[in-house]
Amino acid sequence: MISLYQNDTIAALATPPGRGGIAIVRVSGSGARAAFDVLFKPAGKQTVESHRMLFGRIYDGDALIDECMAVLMLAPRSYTREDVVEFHTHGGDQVAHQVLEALYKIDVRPAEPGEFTRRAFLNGRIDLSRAEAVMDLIGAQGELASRAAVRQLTGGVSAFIRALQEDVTDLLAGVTAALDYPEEIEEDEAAGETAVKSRALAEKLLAACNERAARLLDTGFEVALCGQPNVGKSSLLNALLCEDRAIVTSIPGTTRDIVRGSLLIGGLRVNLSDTAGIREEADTVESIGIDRARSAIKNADLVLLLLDASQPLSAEDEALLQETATCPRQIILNKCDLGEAFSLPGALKISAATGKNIDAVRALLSEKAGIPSELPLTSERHMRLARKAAEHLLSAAIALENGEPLDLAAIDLHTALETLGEVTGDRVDEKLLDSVFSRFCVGK
Ligand SMILES: Nc1nc2c(ncn2[C@@H]2O[C@H](COP(=O)(O)OP(=O)(O)OP(=O)(O)O)[C@@H](O)[C@H]2O)c(=O)[nH]1
Ligand SMILES: [Mg+2]
Repeated sequence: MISLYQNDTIAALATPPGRGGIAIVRVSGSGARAAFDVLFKPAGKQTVESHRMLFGRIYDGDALIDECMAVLMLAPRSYTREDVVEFHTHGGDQVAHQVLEALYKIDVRPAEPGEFTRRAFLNGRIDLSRAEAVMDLIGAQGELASRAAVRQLTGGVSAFIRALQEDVTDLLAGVTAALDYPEEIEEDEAAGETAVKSRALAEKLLAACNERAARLLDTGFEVALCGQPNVGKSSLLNALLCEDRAIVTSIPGTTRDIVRGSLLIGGLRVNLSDTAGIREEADTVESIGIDRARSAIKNADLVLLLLDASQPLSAEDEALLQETATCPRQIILNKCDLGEAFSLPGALKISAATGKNIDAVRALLSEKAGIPSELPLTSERHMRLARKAAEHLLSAAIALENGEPLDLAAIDLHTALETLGEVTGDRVDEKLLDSVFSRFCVGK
């Protein structure tokens, strides 16, 4: 565990390991400048100054490691607000590894996961919600998730929370004034007004938490393709992915295991699961596949139930319609190119074979995912704190509505304020920081 205040010198590979054009080794701390001077020799007569990229050679003692670029970023104009050095060497694991080994010989230690960003937070360059956004951005699955992370990184969450903190502070000031000057301020009136405002703030916080949307941004929208054997589930999967992912044959029972594929629709990651056709008579292997299909249906955010439009609706189809009736579901009538033997209200008519209406299926998936364009809170930790703060605001409102003494409500308002402070990191302890930054990768 890293202690809260520390500025010894740390180093890590900031680029992904493996083969690549360049590898960047990042160094931060009080010894970064010295490390730069010891390891790096600029070519020719270049002046060494902060924020200037230099070309030269990097050494481990007398041994030449590589020709590389290096940049010194002196405090406080750096990512961590400490002195930072970056060595841009040739890619591949060897060179960067040798640079790190040379650094470890001169009082530089390997960085912990997220330690650079942790220092940026501890040195006051960014608040906690913005630090967390760095990792969300790196791990973002799709454009919508990255947009939400950038909004958080540029202070969207902080601004939202800070505005609420100011509102709660105003309420507290009002309550305190009423307590301090009972002869000037009518207590009932103050209580009534505070209760209304407190309730409104709680509602605003709760409205900012959309767990479902936050989860979809994080892990993607889960869609299960199901139906009887041979209705064209695998054909639809392939058509949506624009590739030959699953085996398609005219033999019913072709797909047994779940076949997965992901695609981006409107900036959102959509995870498709093609499943075994559901029917009564099946051998052992197929039966296991059918069990898996049923559990995919249960876990899906949306079930696409495929029916063969060219054949009259069978008793088995009716049973599947019944079975999926309570799921979030869209009925798809496939094989429309062969004719339409029946129709169902709200069903989408397609042909996976000719590609007819496949774009409509994509549009429908994006619409059913229903991610609001503005999502104030998208992190699990922020939503948990927002709900907790809302609980205290509500409990303050209820106390005031029931004529309880003002100072009782003041305690709840205080706790709400402190809880909001945990989002931005006004109030943190080491355990919280460890849990936030342990999600990070080394070098960030
Ligand atoms: N005419 C026509 N044939 C289709 C269409 N979609 C699929 N097929 C054919 O229907 C047969 C079954 O297609 P699959 O995609 O394997 O069906 P499935 O639902 O995955 O079948 P199982 O894996 O056995 O459950 C294949 O011969 C496909 O070429 C379509 O829209 N029109
Ligand atoms: Mg199949």
